[in-house]
Amino acid sequence: MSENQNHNPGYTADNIQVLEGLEAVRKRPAMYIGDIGIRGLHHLVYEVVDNSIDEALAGHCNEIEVRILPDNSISVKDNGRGIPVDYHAKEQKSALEVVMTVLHAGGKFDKDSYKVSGGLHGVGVSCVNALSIALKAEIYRDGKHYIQEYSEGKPLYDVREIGPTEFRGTVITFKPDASIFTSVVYKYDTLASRLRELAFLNRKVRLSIIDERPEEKTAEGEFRSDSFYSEGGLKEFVQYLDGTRVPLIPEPIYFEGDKGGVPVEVAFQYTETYNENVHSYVNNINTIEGGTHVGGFRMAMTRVLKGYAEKEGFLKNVKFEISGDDFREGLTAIISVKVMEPQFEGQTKTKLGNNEVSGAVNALVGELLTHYLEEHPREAKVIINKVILSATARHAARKARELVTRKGVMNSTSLPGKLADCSSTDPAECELYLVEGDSAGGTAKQGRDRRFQAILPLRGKILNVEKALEHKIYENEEIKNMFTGLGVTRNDDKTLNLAKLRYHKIIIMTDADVDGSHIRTLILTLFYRYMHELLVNGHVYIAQPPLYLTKKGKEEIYAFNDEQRDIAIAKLGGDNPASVGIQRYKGLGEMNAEQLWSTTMNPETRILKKVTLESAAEADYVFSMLMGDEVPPRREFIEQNARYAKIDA
Ligand code: 0RA
Repeated sequence: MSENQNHNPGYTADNIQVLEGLEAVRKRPAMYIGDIGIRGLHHLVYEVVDNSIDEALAGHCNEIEVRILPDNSISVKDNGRGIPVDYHAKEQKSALEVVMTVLHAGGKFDKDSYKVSGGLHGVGVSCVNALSIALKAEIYRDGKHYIQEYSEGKPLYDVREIGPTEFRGTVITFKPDASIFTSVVYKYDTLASRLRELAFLNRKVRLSIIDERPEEKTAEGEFRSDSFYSEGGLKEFVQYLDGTRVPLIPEPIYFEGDKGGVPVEVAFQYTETYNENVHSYVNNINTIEGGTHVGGFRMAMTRVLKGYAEKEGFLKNVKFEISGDDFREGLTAIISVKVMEPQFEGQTKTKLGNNEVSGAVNALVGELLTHYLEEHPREAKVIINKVILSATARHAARKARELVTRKGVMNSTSLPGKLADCSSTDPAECELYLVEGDSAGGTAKQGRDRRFQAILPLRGKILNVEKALEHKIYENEEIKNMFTGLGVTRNDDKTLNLAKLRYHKIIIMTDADVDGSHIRTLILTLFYRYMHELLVNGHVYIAQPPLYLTKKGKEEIYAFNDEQRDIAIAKLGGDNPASVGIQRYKGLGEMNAEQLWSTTMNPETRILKKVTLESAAEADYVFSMLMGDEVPPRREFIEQNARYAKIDA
C-alpha cells in the first residue's frame, strides 16, 4: 500500500471547487474544446496526445501510441516519466488526481519544464476527463503500476497501486460521453493526419496509431495502422509537401534558433510552381490565418534576398520593381515557433497576434539567411533567378490582370448572365449553388426556393488553377463568373475582399460520379488557392445528392450511401428484397426539379457537408498531388479513397 491510498477524501472546499470546475466544462463544453461535433470529439485525443508531446519536448519521452478501441474509446500511451502519483497534503489528494480533475492543473507539478504545447484551447486533460463517461489513468513509475478511474471527471476511487512493472510511462484510456457529443465515432484518417503532422513538428518522436474496430479492418482483414517518425523534422515536412513538385535546390534550407526566448524553426525550398505555400505553427497548432510569425518570416525573406541580389549586381538589368510576392512564388515553407503566452486572433482564432514574435522570426531568419547566401552562392543564384523570373512574368501579365481585376470584369457591377439570382439581398440568408452543367443548372433553377437560393451553372471544363499562371485564371470565363457572381475581388496583397460577398453559403453541387468529383476538386482547388478566406470563414459547402432511389409500389426511399440503400431494401421488401426497384442516380440530371429540391436543396431535409481547413498543410499536399503533373501518387490516393480536405458534417 502506498501512502496515497491511506487518506479518506473528505468533503473539502477544494473538492467543491473541483466539481464546479468540471460541471462548468460539461455545461458549456464548446467553450473549452471549440465545439461538440466531430471536431471537438477529435480534440479530446489531441489534448491527451499534447500532454505526451510536452513530455517529449522535455526530453523524457520518444514514443506515443494511439489506439482506437472497438467501442470508440481512445487509449493514449507514452513512455514518459509517468504523471506523479504522490500524495499532496495540501490538496488532500494525489498529484495524479489533481492533474485529472483540476482545470489547467497540467503543468503545476513540473515548473521547470517549458510547457507550451497544448491543444487549440490548451485546456488540459481534466477537460477530457470531464467530458468522458469513463476514463482510466494508468501510471507506470518507479517500478510500480498505479491506476485511478473516473466517470464524468469524478474519481471512482483513490489512486491504487496494482502491481510491479518494468515499464515507465502513462496510459490514458477514455470514452467520450455520448450525451455531450453529436457523434462519438472516430475517424482514423483525421487522427492519423494529425499524428503525421506532429511527427514532422517534433522530430525523433515516434507517433503510431492502430484502429482496433473490427468494422474498420482493411480488405486484407487487418487493423489499420500507421507509424510516423521523422528524423529531419521540418525539413522532411517540406519534402513531404513538395512530394509532387520539382524543387530548384535538392535540399530544403533549414534554420533553427532562439531569439529573445522565442524558439524558432523554419524550413523552406523553392519549386518550379507558382504558388506560395507557407504553413505556420505556434506550439504545434496550425495557425491557418498566419500572424506575426509569418509576417516576420516574409519581411526577412524579402529584405535579405533583395539586399543580396542588389549587392551582387543581379538586378542591374531589371527595369521594374520586384514585389514581396515575387520572393515567394514557388516557395514552400514551414514556420514553427513556441510562444509562452500566445495571443490567438482572427475568425477562427488561428492567427498569432504577439508582436514580439515578428521581430524574433525576422531577426533569426535574417541572420541565418544572410549567412546561407554568403556560403552558397550557387544556390543563391538559383533562388534570385527564380525571383527575377517571377517578377518578369508578373510584370508582363500585369496589364492583362489589371484589365480583369480592376477596371474590368472583377470590378464590374453587372452580374454574370448565367446567374439565376435570388430575390433576397441579405447575404447572411443567401445561398449560391454552383451546379455542374447547364441541364442540372436548369433543374436546380426550377426546383429552388428563389427567395434565397441562387444558381450558377458551370459549363465545360474548369481551369486547373494548380497548373496555371495567375493571370490565366482571370481570363477564364467560368472563374470570372464565380468572382463576379460571388461579389468578391482580390486585393493587391492577394487577400480576398469579402466586404461585398453576396452569399454566405456557397454550395458545390456536382454529379455523384468520377467527373463530378473531379469538377468538385477543381472548384475546391480554385477556392483553396484564390479564395482562401471563403474556406477559412466556413462559407463553402458540398451538396449531397442521393445515390439511390428505392421503390416498391408507391413507397419511395432515397439512400445517400450503400448502407442506407440496403436498409431501405430490407424495409420496403421485407422477405422479398427482389421486389424492390432500385434506381442508381448517376447524375443530377436524372432527377426532376421536385426531387432535386426535396433531396438535395430543401434546408429542412438536405444534407450539406461543410468544408473546413483542419490542416492547411495537408490540404496543400493533397491539392498539389491531385491537380499536379505526377499521375501515380494521385491514382494511389484515389484508390485509397481518402479525401482532399476535412469535410465536417
Ligand atoms: C508533471 C510532472 C511530471 C510528469 C508529467 C507531468 C507528465 C504528464 C503527462 C501526461 C501524459 N503523459 C505524461 N507524462 C508525464 C514528472 C515530474 C518528475 O518526474 O520529476
